[in-house]
Formats: sequence, structure tokens, C-alpha cells
Amino acid sequence: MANSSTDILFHNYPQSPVAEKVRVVFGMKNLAWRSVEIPRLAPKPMLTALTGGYRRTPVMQIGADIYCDSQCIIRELERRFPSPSVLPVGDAGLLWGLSRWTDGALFDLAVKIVLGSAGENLPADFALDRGRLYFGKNWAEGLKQANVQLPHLAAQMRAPMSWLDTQLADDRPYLLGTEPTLIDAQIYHVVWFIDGRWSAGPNFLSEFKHLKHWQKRVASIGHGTSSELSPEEAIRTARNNESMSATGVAANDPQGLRVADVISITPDVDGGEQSVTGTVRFADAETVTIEREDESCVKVCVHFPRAGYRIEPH
Ligand SMILES: N[C@@H](CCC(=O)N[C@@H](CS)C(=O)NCC(=O)O)C(=O)O
Repeated sequence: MANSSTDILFHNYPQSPVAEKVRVVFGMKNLAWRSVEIPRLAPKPMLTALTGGYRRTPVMQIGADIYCDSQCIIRELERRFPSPSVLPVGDAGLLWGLSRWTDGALFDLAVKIVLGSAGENLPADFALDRGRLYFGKNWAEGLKQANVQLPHLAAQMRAPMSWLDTQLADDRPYLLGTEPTLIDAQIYHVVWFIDGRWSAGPNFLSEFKHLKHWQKRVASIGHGTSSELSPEEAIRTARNNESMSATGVAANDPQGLRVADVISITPDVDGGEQSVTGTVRFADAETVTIEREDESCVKVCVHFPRAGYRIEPH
């Protein structure tokens, strides 16, 4: 019997920096959520049964709606739980723009530093999985270069860290002033990652005194309230609910999408990832939503950002 669960189910694992970004947003909004732990390495059959193939971390589920990518997840959290907002009126557009840098070039740089610094110590299965995901087809050479180029990569990271330290130099509590916003979570997840997973990270960051204070302050926001939920229960939740997604395609769609078109969606990077196929339910400038049904007849709507994703018609 379909009902309309509004519980937040969050598919993640503790070490994931991108999941940490969203966990901090849960904290900023003081939300209660259920944590569904997923494996760190593909395959992740219980997750991809819901997403249709998308394997990255994190994924949020509310009933039979599945939100892929932190961009899409945070947009939906802001829509469903608008107060307190993490997107201050008047700055939201620029914050989203800036998030393309934090999620793109800055996060990629952090990944190169963390994986490159581990060098030969990376377990083979982890190196193969993450190498292909982040360094493309020629990943073994990419990983080697990241190790050789570590001083250069650290210099590239030092510049933005010093900009942020300057931004915080007047002892403001958060990057934009007195209240935490999305940009705090966006920057924090990168700092958290290099601090915790790069052996030289704590020493590297120690020169940025204001940034270190701010890091502690953001950490103290916490993650809201969470309790565990099994993947089986998450799938059951999807089965027992109906999507609450809107239907329709906004005017001027550059790819001419129409409701019920069959399309495939993949992250627009060379990560060797499986695409997700379904029929268009909704699309606008920011989001695309497809309907899909897995072999065991669980019907879901899967939501992706438009920015950073490639859509192919069938
Ligand atoms: N653009 C995605 C990036 C997600 C991403 O790359 N997540 C990393 C973990 S932090 C990942 O998926 N790694 C491989 C995995 O967990 O299987 C987002 O913002 O959610």
C-alpha cells in the first residue's frame, strides 16, 4: 500500500567527504535522518537497485524519490526544509556558482593530493576503483604523477586555503558572516578530507590559524540527529511509497526533452561509470528526474542535477 513517507534516508559511509558535506547541512538545518551504510567500493547492489546504476556517494532517499549528487540533495533539502536556510536570499546564485569550483577543481585537487600521497600504500582494489573514477582510463599513470607532483599540488591547495584564511581574518564566525551557509559546508568537506586523509594535512593546515578556528566551529555544528537503517529497509521504503515528484519539462529545454522520453544520464567526467536509464518525468535548468523500475518492480523517481551530468536520448 503506497503512502507518503517524508523520512530522510541517507545512503553514505563515514569516511566519505562528499557525504560529510551533506551531514554538515543536516546539522545546519538540525534535521533528523536515517543513515543507510553503503560499501566504499563498487559494486553496491542495494544502492544501485534504487539509483539504476549511479554508484557515487552520497545518495538521499525520501520515500520513492532518490536524489543523486550532493548538489541535487542540498537543493531538495532546502526546498523541503527551508528554515534555517543555507542559501541566504541575495547570495544563492553566486553560492551555487562557487559550489561548481569547490565540487570540481578544488575537490579534484584534494583527491589527487590524498590518493597521490598514499602512493604504494593504497590497497590495490581501492586504487583500481578510485583511480579509474578520478584519473580516467590512464589512471595508473595519473596516480603515479599525483605522487611525483605532490609539492606542486600542495602549492595549488595552499593558495585557496590562504584566501579563505584571509576571508576569516576579521574573526567572523562563518565565511559569509554570522550565520553558516552552504559555502561553509562546501569548503569544510575539502578541509576535513585533507586534514583527515592526507598524512601531511594537519601540518599543512596549521599555518592557517583563522581557518583552523573556523574548522572547529563548523565541526561543532554537528550532523543533526541520525539513526541507522538497513539497506533492505530502505528498499522496502521505496517499494511502499510513491514518488512525490512534479511532472513536466520547463520551456526552452536545450536538449528538447519531453515527458516520457527515454534517456540515459551519466556524470559528465571520464570515470568509467554506468549510466542510468529511465523516462523523463521532470526537467528544468537545474534538475532532471527520471522514472524507473528495477527487476523486482520497485518504482522510483531518480533526480540528478543538470550541471555536471550528460543526458543522452535513446
Ligand atoms: N558530484 C558528486 C561527487 C560524489 C563523489 O565523487 N563521491 C565520492 C565519495 S566522497 C565517491 O563517490 N567515491 C566513490 C564511491 O563512494 O563509490 C556529488 O557532489 O555528490
